[in-house]
Amino acid sequence: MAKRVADLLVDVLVEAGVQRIYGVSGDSLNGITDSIRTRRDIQWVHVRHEEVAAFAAGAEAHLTGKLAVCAGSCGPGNMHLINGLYDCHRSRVPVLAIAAQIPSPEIGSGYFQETHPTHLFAECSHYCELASQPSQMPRVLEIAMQTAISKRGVSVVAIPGDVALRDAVHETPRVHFTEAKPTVCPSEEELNILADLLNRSERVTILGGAGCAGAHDELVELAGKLQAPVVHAMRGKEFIEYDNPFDVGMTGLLGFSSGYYAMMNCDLLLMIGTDFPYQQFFPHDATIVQIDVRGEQLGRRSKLDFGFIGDTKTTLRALLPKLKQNAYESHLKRSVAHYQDARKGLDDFAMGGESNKKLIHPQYVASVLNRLASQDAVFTCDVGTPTVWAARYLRMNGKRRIIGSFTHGSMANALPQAIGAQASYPGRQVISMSGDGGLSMLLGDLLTLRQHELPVKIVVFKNESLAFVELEMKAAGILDFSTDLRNPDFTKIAEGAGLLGLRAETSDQVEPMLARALNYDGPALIEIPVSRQELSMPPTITYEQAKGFGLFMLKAVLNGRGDEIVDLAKVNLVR
Ligand SMILES: Cc1cc2nc3c(=O)[nH]c(=O)nc-3n(C[C@H](O)[C@H](O)[C@H](O)COP(=O)(O)OP(=O)(O)OC[C@H]3O[C@@H](n4cnc5c(N)ncnc54)[C@H](O)[C@@H]3O)c2cc1C
Ligand SMILES: Cc1ncc(C[n+]2csc(CCOP(=O)(O)OP(=O)(O)O)c2C)c(N)n1
Ligand SMILES: [Mg+2]
Repeated sequence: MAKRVADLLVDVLVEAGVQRIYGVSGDSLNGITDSIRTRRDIQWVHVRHEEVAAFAAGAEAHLTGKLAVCAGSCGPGNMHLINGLYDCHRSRVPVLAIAAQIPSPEIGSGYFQETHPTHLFAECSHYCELASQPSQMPRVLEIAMQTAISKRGVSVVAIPGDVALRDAVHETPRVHFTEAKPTVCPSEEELNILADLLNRSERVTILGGAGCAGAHDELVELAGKLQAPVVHAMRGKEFIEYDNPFDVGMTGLLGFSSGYYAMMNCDLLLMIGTDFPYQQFFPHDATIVQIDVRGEQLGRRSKLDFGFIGDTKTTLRALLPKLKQNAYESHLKRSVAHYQDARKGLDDFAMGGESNKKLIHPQYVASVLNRLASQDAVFTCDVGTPTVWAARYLRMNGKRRIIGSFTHGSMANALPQAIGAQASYPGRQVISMSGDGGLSMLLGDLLTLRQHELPVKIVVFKNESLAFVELEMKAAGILDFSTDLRNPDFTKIAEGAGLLGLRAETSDQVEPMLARALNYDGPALIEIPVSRQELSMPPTITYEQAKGFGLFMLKAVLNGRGDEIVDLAKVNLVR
């Protein structure tokens, strides 16, 4: 039988190392799914909602660093991909979406299910094209893949079902080369300027982010030479905080006060591979220097005095021999001591509490989970308070990974991302830290865990509310409204879906139940009723008193401590 366009499309994906496509089938995808049906070297991961397919592909790409693929049928099928694709695109993970299109002769007639993917996906992709005739395959697909890989982000190929079923014009893939991995380094002259700046500064603080991946040793060596505390942004957590004596925690609303202070009290802030978005947390008077592999990132988040284009590893390697040992230690010592203090403060919240079922602290759940999880576990965390608990209580070690919807900030990400993580690493422990709101938003894909025998462990932080939003309402001084959840018994739903369903009723059950869930040979859901207002305003501070401090108030609220607000207010007033 002659090769069809769909067969060629699948050939190209397989040749590039793609092992699976996440999606929901449909008439317009028939050519592609039929081609996959006959092959052993690529799998169709049949999810229940296309948004899940996109999130799952994003998680795979995040973990493997390689291109991952999702697909949706024409019209509504591929529209469902959009939110997940925004997440992938904004997290800069290489994902290809195949958006099937209505029959080509009907395009432009307002036909059944007609949409225009090239418009719809334009904003969440680097490349988005319609393959309207067989001769465009494989070139359009290869350009899409190459763009997703090299620019890191999403590419979309829209292809009408009838085009996919036609005979291929070309026989084989055109592009055969392994992924290019160039090194990028500032010029010698620029490195000298950078070295000179750093050699002249006593109080340097480093703010590192996800762009420090793969450069842990260089970063720690740099911090040692500069006697610089290292603050991290959320997406840098997995690459920076472990085996790092200079670590002073995260900054931002969910961060540690030590991260905030280390940034505010430096005379030079060195940003490396970070797009930390919150302007309010940057110092005003310090010199700010930024290194990023993407020139367009320089100066995006704060005023900038010096910007350098380079990848972290290459740049730091070239820079290190030019640096003198900083003899001034006090800034580092103070920052590290502050971190230990802040860490202890947060750990105090992670106590079991009384054996009263209303008093399970979510912090305790997260810290037990951290203790019991395997050394190479993959954690996913829902947007909402699970992100807070993950940021603060999960300890990374260089092997563990953490995935969230950190840039796009979409709810319901954790279960879909866990599906992608587990599908790509079947033998690894994958734990979804789910909110009760987040889990229910894409609840249908609980069924995927049995369908594909994915032994994901779901920990539901059941606070009967959209707690994070409730908190934001409180912090804004408005009465919380529309945040209640009348929840089902998730364990029964889990059991109905073929999962092990467990509940920890009291604090003392948390550890044994989590252990049971984690050791279970198959998918499991454990629901834990956790207290709802864990991060409430301290009673001694009124909204009126705190009003002038806006952001700082919110930080204090999130911190759950009354003393913090006073401290931060002082810092704010002194400036
Ligand atoms: C509810 C919620 C609350 C949040 N609160 C916080 C918070 O309090 N604190 C916080 O930090 N985050 C928080 N986040 C996450 C936040 O929105 C950002 O996603 C995060 O701070 C960005 O982390 P990053 O800078 O490490 O990663 P990215 O945003 O991914 O930035 C990475 C940067 O590194 C560059 N880069 C990539 N590779 C290289 C390389 N090889 N060499 C050099 N540069 C490279 C990229 O160009 C990019 O500029 C929150 C998210 C949610 C959902
Ligand atoms: C798709 C989407 N809808 C709404 C929001 C706004 N939002 C952010 S967090 C949150 C609450 C999440 O609730 P839940 O999953 O129960 O977590 P909790 O904060 O209660 O632990 C909401 C509604 C969002 N970020 N994404
Ligand atoms: Mg909730």
